[in-house]
Amino acid sequence: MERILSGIKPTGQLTLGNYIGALRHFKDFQDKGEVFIFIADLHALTLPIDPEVLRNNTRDIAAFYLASGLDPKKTTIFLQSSVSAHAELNAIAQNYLYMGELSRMTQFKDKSAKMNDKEIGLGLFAYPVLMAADIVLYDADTIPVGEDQLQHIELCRDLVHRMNHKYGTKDHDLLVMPKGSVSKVGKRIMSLSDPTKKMSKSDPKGDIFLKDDMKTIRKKIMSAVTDMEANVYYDPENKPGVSNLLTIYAALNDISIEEAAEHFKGCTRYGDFKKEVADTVERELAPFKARYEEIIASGEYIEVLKDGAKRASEVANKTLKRVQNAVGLLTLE
Ligand code: ATP
Ligand code: LTN
Repeated sequence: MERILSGIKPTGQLTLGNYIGALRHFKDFQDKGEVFIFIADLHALTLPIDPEVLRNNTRDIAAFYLASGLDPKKTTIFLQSSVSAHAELNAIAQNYLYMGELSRMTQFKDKSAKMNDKEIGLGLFAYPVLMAADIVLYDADTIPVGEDQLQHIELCRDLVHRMNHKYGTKDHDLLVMPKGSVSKVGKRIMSLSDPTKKMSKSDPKGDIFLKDDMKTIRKKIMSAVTDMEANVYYDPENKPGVSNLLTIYAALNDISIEEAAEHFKGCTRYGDFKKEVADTVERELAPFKARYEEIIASGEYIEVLKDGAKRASEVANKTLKRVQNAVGLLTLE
């Protein structure tokens, strides 16, 4: 049976980009295979973060997972930090990925460029090692993510290739080779205030947060940066703002960009166009946000995470043992 795994790190408030690029798709895999969805809280420590903010973000993501339609009976939902095998496999995996390749990671280059050399932690540099450990621990085949994470998955594939080559046998690979899965529409939602940049939760300039109230969300859409042409069509290079809004519209209506562009063909008033995009966003997010509020109030996510940790640990510990054994660590049972 196909294994699907993904995670989101609780570094900040989730954005519409996280929702469209990742979160919204997780539930679609529930009937296709065995799904593991976790909160990458250890990854959130790779940039400075206040402990209370981290705890709150973590609770929020747990509630958003449930609100998005993930069913804890079908999907194992858990915290990365509550399954110690992640950190243990990380300690092994770090010896099979190299400094040169880690320093070429776009995410590392982007994030470290904004920091003082003295503040750049080793964890930020080694981020993809832990991410690779997250993936291989569950023998995961398919990793649904936004486009920006594909480079990390490629590195994970290099790790799998290397370890299988060194420790696999003719009949048995040590690790399962994963592949990234990006949605056709909305794999990279851009910032509404600067549509040449990715909408990102740790760079929150005027972007749509899932926790914003509907009025604020509508206001942000109505004031999204567009252009002077007053004509709606898809051209990400010359019309990044309009193209981004078209993408949001298409993704949330489950139609292609071409269909969305066709729908707005001849529309020369950006106000009307934006209003329709805002209606679409509201239709999708209003019930989702209401479910989120209920889940936070009931605290039901706590039991879900506890149960998830048990289920995830069982699977992860088996892989960890297999790897420990393969690399030559003496097991005493
Ligand atoms: P940060 O700003 O802290 O790096 P982020 O907003 O990029 O965070 P992540 O936690 O790195 O979010 O990503 C969670 C998931 O959401 C990943 O699968 C990522 O690819 C996806 N994602 C993030 N931003 C976008 C976006 N703008 N468009 C589409 N998918 C996105
Ligand atoms: N790096 C991812 C979060 C993440 C992840 C993973 C995603 C950590 N480990 C394993 C898929 C599989 C991100 O959201 N930026």
